[in-house]
Amino acid sequence: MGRSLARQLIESHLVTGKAVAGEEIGITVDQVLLTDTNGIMSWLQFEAMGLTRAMPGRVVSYADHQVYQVDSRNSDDHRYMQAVSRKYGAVFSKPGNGICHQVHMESFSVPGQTLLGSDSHTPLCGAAGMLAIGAGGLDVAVALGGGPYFFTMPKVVHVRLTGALQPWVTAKDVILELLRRLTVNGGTGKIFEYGGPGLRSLQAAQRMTIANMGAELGLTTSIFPSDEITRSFLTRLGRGDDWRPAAPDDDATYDDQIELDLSTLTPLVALPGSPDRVVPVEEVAGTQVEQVMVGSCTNGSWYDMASVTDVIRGRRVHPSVSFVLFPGSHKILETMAREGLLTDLLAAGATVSESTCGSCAGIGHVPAAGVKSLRAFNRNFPGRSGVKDDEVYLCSSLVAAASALTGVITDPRTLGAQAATALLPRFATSTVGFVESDGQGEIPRGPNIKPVPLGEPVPETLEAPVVIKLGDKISTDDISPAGSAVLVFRSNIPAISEFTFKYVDGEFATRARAAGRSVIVAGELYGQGSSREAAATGPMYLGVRAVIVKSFARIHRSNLINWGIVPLVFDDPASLGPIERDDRLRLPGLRAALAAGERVTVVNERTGARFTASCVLTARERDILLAGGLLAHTRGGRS
Ligand code: MIC
Ligand code: SF4
Repeated sequence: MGRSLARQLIESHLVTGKAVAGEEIGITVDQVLLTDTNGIMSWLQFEAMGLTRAMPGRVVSYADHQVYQVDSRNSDDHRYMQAVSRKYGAVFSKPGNGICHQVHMESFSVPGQTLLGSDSHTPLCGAAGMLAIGAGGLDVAVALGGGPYFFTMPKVVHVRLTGALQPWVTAKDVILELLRRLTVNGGTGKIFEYGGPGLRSLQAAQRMTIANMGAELGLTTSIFPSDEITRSFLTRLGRGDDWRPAAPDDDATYDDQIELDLSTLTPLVALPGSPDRVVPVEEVAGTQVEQVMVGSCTNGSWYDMASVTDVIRGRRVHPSVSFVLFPGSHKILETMAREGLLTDLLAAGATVSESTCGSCAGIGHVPAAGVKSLRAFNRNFPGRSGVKDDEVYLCSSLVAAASALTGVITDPRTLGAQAATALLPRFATSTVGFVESDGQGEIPRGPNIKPVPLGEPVPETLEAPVVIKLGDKISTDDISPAGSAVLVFRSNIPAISEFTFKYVDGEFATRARAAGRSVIVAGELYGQGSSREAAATGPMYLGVRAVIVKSFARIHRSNLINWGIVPLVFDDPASLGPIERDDRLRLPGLRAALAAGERVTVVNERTGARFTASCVLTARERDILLAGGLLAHTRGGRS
């Protein structure tokens, strides 16, 4: 039976388990990427585990989120990350060198290899035929030490592309269409493998947009074959030698198939609140916007920057609009300067940022209260832009460019014929933003870098109040917000815990601390979005011992286990309804039930109601959870 590309890569890296959908597998990790948010904690955990050498063939630490260094604590984190990278064998990518995913694709992607990243958008490198997966900081720390990455074998879905995109329609519209059809839950437990005749019309940058934003579907990852288009991309970057073919077998079989005719797509926009609230651009055309942005790891490519310039050149950004571009990498920005794009953009009234995540994670360019913002980014969860009750619309670079000119959301097809955006024969090949490791040096720790606390072993019986009751689709942005005021504490768990649920319920931290031990209850897809470990460490530090929900997002569930918080799923989703905040729940024999793989009984002491919840764990997960998390488990000498 022919194998999909995803299956080939999983099987060639498999160290434990069987590659059967739904079973836990462990794979070897060829490459690791770390960021200056989650990744700082991974390095601290790496040290806390007593590890002294990064083992994978390629490890890169990126200072990419906090590049404005608005606070000396950001700079302290960067100094620490640069020093640990130097000492333990990782390349350091300096602030301004670009967003990890874009830079990694340009400089380090190797078709056929595996990549684990401390960031949920790591799948971008799937555009180059890599098996690229995002994970929480502790899982990444283990991989740094040479350990396998464990995850549930996903179903592999063939997304069969036919046709070609119409003028003014982009790869962003492809992924927005998939979000419209499938919602943010539609990719749970799946890998999307793209194929079909439509593939040959998609440049590497367009594949990057699609693979990257598959994270918003909840996919484990997305993958494209490595073909002549991949080869051309690497060759133009001076990396033709790293190219190798990677493709599914001719008779490959898949668990499922989705058909997508590219020629039927039109420009789309996601309404504020969630990336899956997708409508045709016509439905919102005319909506006034005061901010328009293009960038992030989804739309920061050369192709995005060049196609925006083609729209803006010789025209003028609307006087009431702030139009900001974030080139995804220093290489792109340098090439934009060489090729004259910067001049054209500046002359038209655009602002060009240094290469960073920036406003995508609420760092800078925070919209004024009540102002609508249109962004060619990937996420618009409430408050993520840095202000409560924000209204962020997501769109393609072309919708953004057209709207920047008019001050209202604009269908780019109204601009007439689209100029073809040319591919560059050659990119800047400079490597000035990278610092190689020489295994030397001292490691400075700024005053904000605090020791990593340990989780507590799971108690025999848990008796604790419900400290918060939440609905469906709670994102990690809700649990531990983005924004520079919070991100500055990523290496300081006691301090960042104070921000837990800050914009959802300002009293949460005080209440949880007062309660000692506590429980969270919520609906579907709890913890969707980022790989943010602070969304587990914050609650853990405040005493949350269990989270009972209708369903979990993949990375967040792993993060909870890794920090000793019991992730329980209601056996009957209706059990959530009658629970109220401050109800005391009793989970008698919790530890024994988890150890035996049995359902957990929950008694609501206010109402006397009883219900059951399940926590399906592999043997590995069970040992970690019972010990109080991965660090506690490792300290106990059992890993
Ligand atoms: C995000 O887009 O939310 C982030 C900031 O990149 C996060 C990582 C983090 O919170 O450290 C992600 O996507 O995983
Ligand atoms: Fe950075 Fe935004 Fe991409 Fe996260 S989603 S890595 S914040 S650009």
